[in-house]
Amino acid sequence: MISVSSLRIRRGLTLMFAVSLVLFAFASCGDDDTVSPKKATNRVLELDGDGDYVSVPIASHTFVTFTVEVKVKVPNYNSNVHFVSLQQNAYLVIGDWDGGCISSWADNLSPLDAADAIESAITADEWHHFAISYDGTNQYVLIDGVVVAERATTGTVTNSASYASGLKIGCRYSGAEQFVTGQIDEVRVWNIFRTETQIRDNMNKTISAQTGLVGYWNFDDGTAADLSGNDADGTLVGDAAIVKK
Ligand SMILES: [Ca+2]
Ligand SMILES: [Ca+2]
Repeated sequence: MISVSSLRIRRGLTLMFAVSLVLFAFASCGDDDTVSPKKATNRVLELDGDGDYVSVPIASHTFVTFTVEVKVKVPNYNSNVHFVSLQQNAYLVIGDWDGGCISSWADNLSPLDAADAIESAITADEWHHFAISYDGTNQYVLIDGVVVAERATTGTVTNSASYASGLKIGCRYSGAEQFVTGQIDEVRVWNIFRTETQIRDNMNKTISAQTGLVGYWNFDDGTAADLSGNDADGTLVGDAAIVKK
């Protein structure tokens, strides 16, 4: 026999459960931004190809080893532009040269780049990750976390503070040419060699300040702030804008 009082308790519990469901449903209907904790919004740098870039007064570095990473989405991957360009005494560049080749240029290294030409199937208007790295013995070019070029190399990318013009995101180090049309994200400069596995494992996530990371810009807070802890905050030039991805 079920007593009247236990039936009431059961009804009461059922009602509470139903009310909870309705409240949960209402809460879930809201905009994502109202959900707590608030999700970080992925924002990216947008450039129109005419005078736009981010200027970064990065400190001078001597790179005995290095890794430079960038994510890019452009309508044309055969456009002779610089994605990331660091000018000190020597300069260090990752770009997209005429002829459909993603490549590097690192003054003071011999040879200067990892390959003269890299023909690869890169899809226009889609995000791709590009990296150049140097372990003191070999330099590499990686596309989407896979080494596509490798060359035995010697040398050190030296610095000269008096000759530094800093780092440019989206054009040649001079700030005057080879402008990117499209979007850029997750720019990372390291003074250490990052392995192919390390690069691939971290290319689709944000990262934290850590040893070896000398500059990091992901634009997610709506600015070109340096998130590496080294205070190399960037300034937007021209029509450069930060937009939701
Ligand atoms: Ca412009
Ligand atoms: Ca971002």
